[in-house]
Amino acid sequence: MKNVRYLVENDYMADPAVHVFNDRLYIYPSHDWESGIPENDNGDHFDMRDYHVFSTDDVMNGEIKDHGVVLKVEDIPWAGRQLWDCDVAYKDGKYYMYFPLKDKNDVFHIGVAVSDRPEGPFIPQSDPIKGSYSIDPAILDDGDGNYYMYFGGLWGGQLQRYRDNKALECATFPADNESAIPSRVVKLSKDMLEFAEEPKPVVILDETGKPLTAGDNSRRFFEASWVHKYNGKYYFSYSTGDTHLLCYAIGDNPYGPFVYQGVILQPVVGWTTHHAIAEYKGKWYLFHHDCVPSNGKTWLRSLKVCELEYTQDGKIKTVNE
Ligand code: FUB
Repeated sequence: MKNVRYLVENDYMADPAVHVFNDRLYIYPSHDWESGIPENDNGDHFDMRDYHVFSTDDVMNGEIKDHGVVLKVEDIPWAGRQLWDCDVAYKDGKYYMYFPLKDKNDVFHIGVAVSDRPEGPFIPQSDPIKGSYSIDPAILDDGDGNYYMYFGGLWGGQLQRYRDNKALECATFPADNESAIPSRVVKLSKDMLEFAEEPKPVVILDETGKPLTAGDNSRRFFEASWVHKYNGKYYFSYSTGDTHLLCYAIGDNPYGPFVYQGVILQPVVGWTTHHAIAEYKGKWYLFHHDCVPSNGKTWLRSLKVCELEYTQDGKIKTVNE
């Protein structure tokens, strides 16, 4: 039995989103490739052009089936460049893929593509979701007919360009002692194609009940939102970006606030860290990526999985790979 597994050995895949549909586990990653674009803080070197879907019925030891290309930049009417982290949700016989992409003005928005099957192919809508911005959509199916999207990412993800869901004249970062720029949460419309409301901030509180500050670099949100439920609580997990940690916070409802709990994963090889947490056949798993197989090329990432454990009181045990 292996404890850690690289999932796709013959290609570079990153930013996993993971769900169980029809008793099978599906993985929706970004598809890295060698574009030759130099590395910079804007993330231009992440110039991804399509998505594959993978599935399995045995996470640690079984075949990881590649369902091939399911959506590509050329098929998206509003496309400029850069297909980053996506996610997929199921409702009423249809599968909805949510993806961030820069438009022709180099501004990130979030689009939707639809399929009858979890493995795609996915057909994109003609325009991005109205009012959407930034990157890294992650969908929570709350099990009561409501679906929530968490989204946002700093620096190349452009979240610093927005306040109160309006674009700023000039991107700004708060001072170190001010509240950190938060991820956003928004309920989806009944047809899954629009926002049902204005996005709201995902506030993460420290142990004294105060929002984490912008200068709290090893705990505050940067990108890669993910939410899962465990024992009736909502676990919001995320990357701290330039401090390269995966952390989590716990709340009582999809909107939060969430109280900071700790580190899930220490820095990996490569600049980015990004993950998904899912239960399958009675076990919990952390899906993520690193750049070991590409010898540290931060734009060529490889998908990994390991088991995730909780303490008796519902804390996530820090993963030691
Ligand atoms: O893959 C491009 C970006 O890198 C993702 O959107 C971020 O979360 C980071 O992993």
